[in-house]
Order: sequence, then structure tokens, then C-alpha cells
Amino acid sequence: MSKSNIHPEYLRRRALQEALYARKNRKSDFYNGIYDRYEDPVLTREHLPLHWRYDIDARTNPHFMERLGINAAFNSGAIKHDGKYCLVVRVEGMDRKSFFAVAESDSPVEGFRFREKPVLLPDTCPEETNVYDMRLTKHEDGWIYGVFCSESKDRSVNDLSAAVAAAGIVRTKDLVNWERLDNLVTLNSPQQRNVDLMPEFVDGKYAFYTRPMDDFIDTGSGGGIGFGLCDDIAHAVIDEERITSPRRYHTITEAKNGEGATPIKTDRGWLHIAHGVRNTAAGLRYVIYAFVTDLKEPWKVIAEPGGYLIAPLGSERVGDVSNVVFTNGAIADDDGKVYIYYASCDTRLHVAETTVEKLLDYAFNTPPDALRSRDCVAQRCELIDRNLALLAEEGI
Ligand code: M1P
Repeated sequence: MSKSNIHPEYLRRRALQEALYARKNRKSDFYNGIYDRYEDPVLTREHLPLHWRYDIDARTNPHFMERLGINAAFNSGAIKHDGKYCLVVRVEGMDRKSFFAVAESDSPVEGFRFREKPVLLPDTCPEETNVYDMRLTKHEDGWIYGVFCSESKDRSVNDLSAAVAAAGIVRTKDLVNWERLDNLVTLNSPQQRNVDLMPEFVDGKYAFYTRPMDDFIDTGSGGGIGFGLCDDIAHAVIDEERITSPRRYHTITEAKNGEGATPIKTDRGWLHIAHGVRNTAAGLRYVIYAFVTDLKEPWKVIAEPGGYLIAPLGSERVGDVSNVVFTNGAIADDDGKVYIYYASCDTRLHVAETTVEKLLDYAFNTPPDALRSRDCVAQRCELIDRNLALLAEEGI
């Protein structure tokens, strides 16, 4: 038998990676009654196939060096497709460029493996430098849409770091072949990020949640999560954005917010899992929050609990961009369970498990932010008084 040219280190590392893929993920001890966290991330950079990173030929890579390293696997769109839990993951190379790759599993919480190759998007946008954060929508028109951030250098100003964010749009039937459509145009907002397509037509039109921004980082006059309609998805233009979930002073959304997972239709409204950002002495802090919009008028918020749903916890707090949790994908399963895929610190991807019923209970029965310390204390005293009365009544 001829000697193999495959580097022996590849085989050793592949066996280690198989153990990682086979690892069982257990619910952690974390408790709040709203959702469960899992102990291990569902994806990290260690999950990326070795043959995407190393030249595995011992003749050309005798030291088995990483040739095209991966920095992180994080913010991920999510969809159940052909019975599999599919994630379209933001993978970031060591060169800082992000790209998309599909990982799938028979389980929602473990065993995710990347498909053979990353997604090579049709190159219709020569000025585009970076792509990330795809939201996936199974639309009633029969397509699966992916809406993502398409970032280009801003050449209109003399600033090396200036960039422009736009919403790129692709569609697919199989998560294999992707058709690129025109980027979304919003006539009243110079930049867009965190844009999400609703799964149903509204007034016969394609409906988007947007995030109007004046600038690449600062949303400026952009007042929060917007809502807009367009006629033609292949050349999508939104002429009016109505603010849906606004940014508010001294709340978790003060600096900015953005639509996260594609909204989930429930019998009480559209359930949204979004992110809010505030500033601190240590930089921006990103948390995840929830709200519900009206079924018929999906730009109207009908429930918005105060505070956050998920905040970075323990080791989730540390990473490339610390103090960040971010979601752009959740799967509402047929049995009522909801899996929220959230990334921590632009570094790795986790899952939280809950149900539609629990999220609705949370959304409608958690008091809204009272906006002032005095009123927040009054809100808490009301809860305490009711509890003390019940304890007294039952002699406990
Ligand atoms: O670094 C945190 C997040 O920052 C951006 O989100 P936003 O547009 O709300 O500021 C995005 O780049 C996101 O990918 C990233 O996780």
C-alpha cells in the first residue's frame, strides 16, 4: 500500500473534533422560569472543518500549520428545513472578513456540523467588503429569504474607517443555491443594519423591520426599530419607515436597538426577540429583549416588558467584543418549543430553550419599564405587597 500524503496531525485532530461534535449538551443550573440556558455553546471556531483551515497535504504543509485561520463563529440565522435545525452562521476569518456557512443538526441544542463548503454569494456588489448577520425568513411566497448586512467603505469622506451598512437580500429554496437580489433601498435612511423580512405579506406587500441609521456605528436620528413595506422584493425600495420599538432614554435601548430573530407568529401577536444597546464606562453593553406587535398592524407594539430577556452571564461576558449578547435567529418548533440562538461577545454561539407560551406570558405579564427610579420602586412595592398579603393569608 502506498504511503498516505495526508498529514497524520490532521487525522489526530479530526478524531478530537469528532468527540466535540458528539458531545452532549445539558441544561445549565441557570433559572429564571422564562428560559433554560445550555452549558456548552452550540458552535465555536473549533467546530469549523479542519480542511477549511489547514492544508492537509503533508508534502505542502509538513508542519501542519493553519493556513486560513478562523477567528470566530457567532451571530446566526436559524430555520428548520427538511426536518433539520439549520443555522446560517457568521464565520469570521482571522483576516476580519465575515462570511456565511450553513451548519445543521438533527438536534436543536447539540451536534451541529458545517456543510461541505461555506456559502459563496453571487458577486453582484463589487464595492461590498464584508457581509454578516443573516436573518432567515420562510416566506409565504415559497422562497427562503436571507437578509444580511452588506458593508462597504464610505468613499464620500476622508476617513479610513468610515463604512456604509446596507441590507443585502438573497433567496434560496434549499440553503445551497442562493440568488442575490438588489440591496434594500430606504429612501429616508442613509444606512441600514439588523433588517428582517416578515414571513407574510402585509397589505399585499413585503414587510420589513428595519433599523434606520445616520452613521455606521451611531444610529443618530434613527429612532429605533422601524417598519416598512415594499412592492417588489427583487428591487426592494421602502419609502416610509414607522418606528415600532423606539429607543428610550435610560433604558436598555438608549444607544440603539435592532430586530433580532425573524418574528414568530402567535395567536396573541408577532413575537419579537431583539437586541438593545446602552453605553457604559466600559463601552457598549448589548442585551436581548422581547416585545409583541399586533397581528393586523405589525408596526404597533402591544407588549414590551421592561428590561432584558438575556444578558451576558459568566463566561459569556468575555470575548472579542466583551459584554455583548446578540441574536439574529430563533426556531419555533412544532411542539411549541422555541430555541433562541444567541452569540456572546462576537465570539461563539449559544442556545436558550423556552416555549411560545412562556414567552407570551413573559411579554404580557412582565411590567413595562416605568422609566424613573421612583416609579420602578412603586412597581416593585406593588409586587412585594401582593406577595406579603398571600403569605399572610396562607400563614407562611
Ligand atoms: O459587536 C456587537 C454587534 O454590533 C453590531 O450590532 P448593531 O448594529 O446593533 O450595533 C453588529 O455588527 C453585530 O454583528 C455585532 O454582534
